[in-house]
Amino acid sequence: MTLLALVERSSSQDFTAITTGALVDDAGAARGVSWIDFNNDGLLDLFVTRGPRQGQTALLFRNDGGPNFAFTKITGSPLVSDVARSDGSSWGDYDNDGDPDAYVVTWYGDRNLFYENNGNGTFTKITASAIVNDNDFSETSAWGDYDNDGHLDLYVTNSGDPNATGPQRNFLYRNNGNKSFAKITGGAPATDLFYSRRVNWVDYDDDGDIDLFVANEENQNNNLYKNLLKEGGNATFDKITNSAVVTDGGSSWTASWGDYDNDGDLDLFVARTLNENQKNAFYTNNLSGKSWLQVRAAGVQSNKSAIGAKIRLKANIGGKAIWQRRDIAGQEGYCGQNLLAHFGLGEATVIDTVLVQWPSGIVDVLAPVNVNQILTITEGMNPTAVEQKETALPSGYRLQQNYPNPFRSAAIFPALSGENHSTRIEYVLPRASHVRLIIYNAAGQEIRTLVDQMQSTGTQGKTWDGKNNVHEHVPSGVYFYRIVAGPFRQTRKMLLLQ
Ligand SMILES: [Ca+2]
Ligand SMILES: [Ca+2]
Ligand SMILES: [Ca+2]
Ligand SMILES: [Ca+2]
Repeated sequence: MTLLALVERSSSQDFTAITTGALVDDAGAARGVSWIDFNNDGLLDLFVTRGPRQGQTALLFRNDGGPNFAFTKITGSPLVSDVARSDGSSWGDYDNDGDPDAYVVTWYGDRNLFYENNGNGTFTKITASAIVNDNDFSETSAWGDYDNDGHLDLYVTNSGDPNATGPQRNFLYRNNGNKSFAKITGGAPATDLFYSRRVNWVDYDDDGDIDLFVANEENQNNNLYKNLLKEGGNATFDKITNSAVVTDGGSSWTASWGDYDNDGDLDLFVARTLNENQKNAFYTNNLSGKSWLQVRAAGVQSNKSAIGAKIRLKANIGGKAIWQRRDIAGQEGYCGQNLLAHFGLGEATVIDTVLVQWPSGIVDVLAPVNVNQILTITEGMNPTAVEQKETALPSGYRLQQNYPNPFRSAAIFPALSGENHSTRIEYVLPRASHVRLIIYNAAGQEIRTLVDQMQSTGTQGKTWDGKNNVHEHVPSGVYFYRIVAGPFRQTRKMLLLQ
C-alpha cells in the first residue's frame, strides 16, 4: 500500500463495505450481536443470534487475524446447530475457569439456552441447570455479581404478548459457586409483572453493591431495585417508588448508564419506541459524598477493548473488607454495551487492591489505589507473574485447572453459606508415579506441600484450604501449583481472594 493511499483513507474517515466472506454470507432474522473472544487468542470473534417464530441457528465466526482479518464460520457445535427462537446473548465466565460461557435468551415460551465453553474452542450445551429450566418470553439477560461472592449471577427479562400471555415475571438466578444456580423466587425483581426489555446491573447509589434497573415497554414505568447487601448483609432488594426514573412511564426498550458529567455517579439515558412519537428520557444522578472508581481496561496481548476481562477490587466499606467484581462484555442487557467498569465504594477512602484478570491469563495487580478517579489499566503494567508455558508434555499425564478458581479461604468470610473455602486440584496419572504437588506464591516461594508420595494410576486430587505449611492463612493474590510426577512437570495459576 502506498503512503498516499493511507493518507487518503485516514483523512476521509470513510468505511468500505465488506461484501464477501463468512461474516456477510448469511441471511435470516438476526436479532443480537456480540463481540467476544471465545478462544482467548486476543482477537475478537463475532456471535449472532437469530430469532423468528420458526427458529434459526445462531452464528459464530472466528477471527483468523491479520493481515487479512478473515473470519471462519464455526460449525458442528451445539452453540450454532440448535434451531431456536433467540433474541440476545450474554457472555460471562460463570465458572471462573478463564473462558466466556454463552447464555442465549429465547422467546415464545421456549427455554433459554446455555453453553459452557470447554476452553479448547468447543462448547457443551448445559441442559440440567436452573437457568435453562424456565419457559418464557425472554428478551435479554445480564451477568453481574450482586452478592459480592465473586461468582456471576444472572438476571433475565421477559416481555410477553399483550394479546395472549400478558406481562411476565423476570428471572433472578444466584450462582452457587459450584456451577449450579438457585432461582430466587421472592422479592420484587422476581415477582413484579411487566413487559420488560432491558436490564442493567448498576450501583446507582455507589454503596458497594450492584442494583437492578429494568426498562419496560407497553407504556409501563421502569423499575429500579436497590440492593440491600450493604445495609443488611443480605442481597435482597428494595423497590424504589419515589424516583423520577421509575415514575415516568413510556415504552422503554433499552437504557444506558454512564457518568456523563464525571462526578462519580452513573446517569441514565432511556431509549423509547412506541409509535415513534415518544421522546427519549435522560436523568442526571444527584448523588454526592460517596467514593467511586471507574476503570478503563486496555488490552495488549488480549483484545484491545478488554472484552472478557474481569476487574476485581477490594476496599473497606462500612467496616468490612469487600471484594467487588465487574466484567467487560461485548453485549449486556438489551442492545447495550459499556466498556467502562464503574465501582461504587461507599465511605472507602482508599482501595486496597485492584486486580485485572485478562483473557490472555495475565493478571495485573495495583495496590493501593486512590478513590474517585478514572483509572486506565493497560494489560501487563503490573503483572504478578506470567504463567510458565510448558511444552512437549509426556502423554497421559494431565494437570487440571483448580476448581473453584478464584476461591476464598475461611479467614475473612467464615459465615457465608454456600461459599467454597477451599479449592480442588486434580491430575491424571497414566501409571503409578511419585507425585510432588506444591503451591508457590507469585515470588516463587514455596507455600505449601500438598502431596509428596507414590500414587496409583488414574485421577488423583488434593484440596487446598488457603493455608501455608504452618497452617496460617496466606494473603490474597496469585498462586501457582506445580506438579512433578515421573517425567511430567507442569505449573498452573490460581487466584485466592481474602
Ligand atoms: Ca467459563
Ligand atoms: Ca454472585
Ligand atoms: Ca447499590
Ligand atoms: Ca454523574
